[in-house]
Amino acid sequence: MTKRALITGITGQDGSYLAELLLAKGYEVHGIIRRASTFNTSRIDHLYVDPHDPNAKLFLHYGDLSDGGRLVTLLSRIDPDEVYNLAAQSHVRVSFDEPEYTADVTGSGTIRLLEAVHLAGVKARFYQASSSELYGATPPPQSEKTPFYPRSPYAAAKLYSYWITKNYREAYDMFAVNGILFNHESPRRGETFVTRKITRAVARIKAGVQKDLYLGNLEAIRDWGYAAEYVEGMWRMLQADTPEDYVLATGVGYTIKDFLEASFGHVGLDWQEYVKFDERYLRPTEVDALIGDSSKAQSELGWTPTVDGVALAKIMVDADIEALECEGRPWIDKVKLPSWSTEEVAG
Ligand code: NAP
Ligand code: F7E
Repeated sequence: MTKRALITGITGQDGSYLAELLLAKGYEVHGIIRRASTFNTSRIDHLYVDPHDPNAKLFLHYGDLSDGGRLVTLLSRIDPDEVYNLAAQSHVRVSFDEPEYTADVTGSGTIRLLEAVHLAGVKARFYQASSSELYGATPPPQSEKTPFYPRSPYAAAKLYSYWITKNYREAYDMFAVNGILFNHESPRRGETFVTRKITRAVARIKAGVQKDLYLGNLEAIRDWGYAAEYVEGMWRMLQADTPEDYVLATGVGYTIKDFLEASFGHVGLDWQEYVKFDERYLRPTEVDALIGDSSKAQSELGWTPTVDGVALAKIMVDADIEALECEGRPWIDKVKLPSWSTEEVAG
């Protein structure tokens, strides 16, 4: 029997890797996307097959975590075996600027989706994208047993989602789990998160199209892993015999300065010559240090991370250099200019 999965946030970094993984495992994958005035599916375009094609396995549906009625309709129609709730306003700094919106999507959005599963009466297993941001001010190492101390509207909204997921598990006997994931990155990471901001800048500075890089706090410590490995962990959580919460982390922490050194150093540049300070990127309350203990996931799920922050820096710099080198060409193809004009512009 083909398994059916529903992914919210399929257009995001993790959603795109998870869709790839599930399609490779033979799932029929349904994704909820937001209506936008421009295309917002670039991370999953390579997976898309016209739904009229009998071999199509990926189906996209308009929807939004702020629209509970639509979620009930989609859950009833799709009747998935597994639901992955990855959608969120996921930027911590932005959550201080848009706290109410963040609470609505990143917090209340989760109960809308859980309630849609419940109301639709589907027997789906449910994955909630919880976050190491829940630990906030509690010092490392952080595991499933570490007390939470959120330090941003984003983290507080994720805390609500964490507890309501646990509550639906206990109240309705749902197979609902929290994956408490530490920072995970990739060449598909959003351009305003610090790792991608740095690796993209390295590529541009090396190519001579950018001069400086403005950043905020360089002292924070993060446990950066590779997103493609983390979505495998999400899937494993839903295949377990019992619904439990798990931390996914590498166990290795680096400062932003370490990441700068690895990224600029990879192309033979000294980061101190290019990085400038802008207080705009500071947070009113910072999370100083996150380093996870994922021994429970390693022993119970057989999940093992193999890429740490420094290795990631190199992977991401190489990918950004490659992306920069072919910039222009993919855009020209997308607007479907006649071939004479494509050649003229490219030349
Ligand atoms: P991301 O790249 O920012 O993707 C977020 C996704 O949510 C996008 O597909 C976005 O759609 C969608 N979305 C935003 N608001 C929505 C709404 N109102 N209704 C429906 N969809 C909406 O995030 P990510 O890095 O893949 O992370 C995936 C999840 O894990 C998020 O919940 C994040 O908070 C959480 N998390 C991430 C990390 C990490 O280090 N990456 C660590 C722990 C937890 P658009 O493409 O249209 O914007
Ligand atoms: O910041 C510092 C910043 O925005 C990391 C999200 O995926 O992971 C992510 O949240 C650190 C912070 O990620 C800049 O102050 C310095 O200490 O890349 P970030 P985050 O806040 O850790 C968690 C686990 C999630 O759940 C979230 O969804 O870097 N930093 N200068 C900067 N950060 C940014 N963005 N931009 C700067 O210029």
